[in-house]
Amino acid sequence: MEQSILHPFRRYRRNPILSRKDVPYACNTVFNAAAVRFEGRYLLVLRIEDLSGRSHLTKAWSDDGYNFKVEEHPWITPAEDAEYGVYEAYGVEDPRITRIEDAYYITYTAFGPYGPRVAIGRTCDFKTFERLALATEVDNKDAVLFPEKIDGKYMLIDRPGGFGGQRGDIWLQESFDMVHWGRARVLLSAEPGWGGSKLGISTPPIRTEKGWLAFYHGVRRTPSGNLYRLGCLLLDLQNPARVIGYTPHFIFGPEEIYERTGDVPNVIFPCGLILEEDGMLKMYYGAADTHIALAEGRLQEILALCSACSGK
Ligand code: BMA
Repeated sequence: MEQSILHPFRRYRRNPILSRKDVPYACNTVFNAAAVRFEGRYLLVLRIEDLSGRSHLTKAWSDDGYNFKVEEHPWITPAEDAEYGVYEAYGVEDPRITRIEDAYYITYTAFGPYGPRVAIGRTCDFKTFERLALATEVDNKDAVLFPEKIDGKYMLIDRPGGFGGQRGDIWLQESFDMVHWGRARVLLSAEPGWGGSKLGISTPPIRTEKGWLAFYHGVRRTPSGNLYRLGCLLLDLQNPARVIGYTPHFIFGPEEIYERTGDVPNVIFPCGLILEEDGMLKMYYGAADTHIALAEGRLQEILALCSACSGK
């Protein structure tokens, strides 16, 4: 197969779209942003690492999906209350947004002295933010919610493990109330190769005629550090525990200088995905834990790649 078919995303020519010079207050880096369309505009919820090395979340708005203006002040900062405070003491990281009915749910990594765990909060207006749950114990991150209930239950994909060189696989859990999660099952496991060290889901699933489409990252440990690349996964619409397709090869990876160099080199880390009416996907990704970049690809081409490898 030709390279262009195997690698369906095209980088935006003015990448990176956001760097720390675009943030109106002092910080170290801006990366790993959730994306959503809200009231006719594009919204990114950015992970910003401050000068102490801890992260918070700040909004950035755009009319065209390419040129973003970052707000003057942080939006979601680590909680200080009795329930969440200790678990967010080292920062809030890597948000993903899923709209379910009229509310927008944000899954993020709560990072504290015991390790990372998955937290879920909700907003309807992108002004107020209500924390709903610390959905998992440590060590867990890379969580996304499905945009609708399936069989009467909310569905969450997460990634337990994967720390200190341990293997990390992609799992599915379900809940009746968004607070208590269980019935955990493995969806996709790390196998020797480009994602041999660990996997994690990258973007919230979107409903397509072929199944739920979600992108995932695969990590390969190399003598010069971790290498983060991207694959995609197709899940059965009625039974999302059933993998009906995935790309056994990676479809996007670090190549450009802003992906190859930075605080953590050789990382592309998408958290945001927007499907346009003409079938183009806009994928917003962190580059080298230092910038935010954008790449675009056709939904139909990506679905065809996913279907090329069926079953687990
Ligand atoms: C992961 C997460 C991401 C980060 C990536 C590369 O474990 O912490 O936020 O982009 O590592 O450093």
